[in-house]
Amino acid sequence: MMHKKGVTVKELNSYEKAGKRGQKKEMFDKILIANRGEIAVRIIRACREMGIKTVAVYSEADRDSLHTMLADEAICIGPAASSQSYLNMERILTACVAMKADAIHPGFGFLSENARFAQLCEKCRIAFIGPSAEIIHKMGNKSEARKTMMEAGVPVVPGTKEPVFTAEKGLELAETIGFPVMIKASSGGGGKGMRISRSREDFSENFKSAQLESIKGFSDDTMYIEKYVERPRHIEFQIIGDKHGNVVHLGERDCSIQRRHQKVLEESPCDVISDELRRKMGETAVRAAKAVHYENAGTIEFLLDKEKNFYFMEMNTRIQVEHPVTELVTGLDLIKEQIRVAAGEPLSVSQEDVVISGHAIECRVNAENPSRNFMPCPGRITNIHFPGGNGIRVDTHIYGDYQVPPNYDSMLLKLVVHGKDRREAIQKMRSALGELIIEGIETNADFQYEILSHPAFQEGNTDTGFIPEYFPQYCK
Ligand code: MV4
Repeated sequence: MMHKKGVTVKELNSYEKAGKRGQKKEMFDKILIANRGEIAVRIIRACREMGIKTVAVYSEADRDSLHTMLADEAICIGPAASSQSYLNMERILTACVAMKADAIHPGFGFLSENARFAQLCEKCRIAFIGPSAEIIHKMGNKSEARKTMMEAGVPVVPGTKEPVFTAEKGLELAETIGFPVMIKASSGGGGKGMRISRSREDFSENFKSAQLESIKGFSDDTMYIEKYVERPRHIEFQIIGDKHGNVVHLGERDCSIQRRHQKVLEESPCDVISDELRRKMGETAVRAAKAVHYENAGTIEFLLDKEKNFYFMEMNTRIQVEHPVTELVTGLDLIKEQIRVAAGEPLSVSQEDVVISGHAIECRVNAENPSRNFMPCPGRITNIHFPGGNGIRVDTHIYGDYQVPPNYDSMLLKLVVHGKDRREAIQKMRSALGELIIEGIETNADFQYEILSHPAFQEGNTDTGFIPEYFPQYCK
């Protein structure tokens, strides 16, 4: 990378503002990417554009993976099983020290929301590109996050403030909230440890099974209860904060199109959110982030009900799969921004600088078979063609003759389009999906095309009940 000689007046001013005069904070020299697949590739590219060297870590199953080949250096960290490679904190930290990297980008999944890992990085004096271990821990506990947000004046779904541990106490609280209610596990995620209860008769049974699922899955019996919101939209706001207390929001993503709590397609902006509501929700998202002194990229998830009331649901303390739709409508590079703020630089934009333009849609193309209940189907790619053209982006790690290993997430590629409005973005995505060729393995690309061609989708009739209502054959 290029090292600047001397310090300019402009730089001096920014150090003064940051209270860092005399201790120039250097941009990272080398970043280790503790992930694989398309996000590892995405991060390597951002680093290269910034003049930062990259280290890939890879498992024995990923010797021929694109991230392994694209990085400046690569180091094998263990066998195919994630538990022995991409989730092995000691091996990753050892690799980081051996390769002399000064920061780790965790991507999403794997160790990205592991507070212990972030803490170990802090101890080893390696910069973790993400929020502090303390915040990851705090927001990972959903009932605590809920309480924190209530106290910060952020609207939450009516429900409990303190955690609930027994069905008896739960029933008492559910009666005051009013049925139907949603019983949720504090450590839950992806719909695990979650049950609807429609009346006092079915409450205890549902509470107990949700709690048992949570004990089994997360070794945690902490539950909370919310009023059940019928067919809400899943609306999430991208926020980013720096080490100087600045936080901005970058608008919303509508992620309501989900199948079994897996996001299928995401878009930005949301068609039913007015400029005024966006300002209100955005301000709320910034208030939520500031309440916990958040730094780096994060997402505030809201439920939006039919009357346009919005409620805080969870905070995700990582960069997310769907971040490209935000990049396309704001023109920002979120990975670069994450790296800059982690190195101590102030945010490159203020709230007034953020302008949402046009409409972006992302389709997640997975190696799975829709006619076999979306069973993952890894294998060798025999023929491949990516769409291109104006406003088309493909984020992927796959290539011709690549063997998709069976050990990891089945996402192959993110097809992301940007159009002047929603109609144009839909047409662009339909056209791009039509051009996409992936042969040798099954994918959900045709299912994506069916969604985009559905009149209800085109009319913007998209809440969390969309797939179960219009594609019931895919929800068994
Ligand atoms: C809810 C809800 C309705 N009311 N909470 C599902 C996963 C978890 N993160 C939260 N989820 C929900 N919480 C209350 N009080 C409906 C859902 C929900 C959902 C949320 C987002 C996207 C898709 C969903 C599909 C079914 C249910």
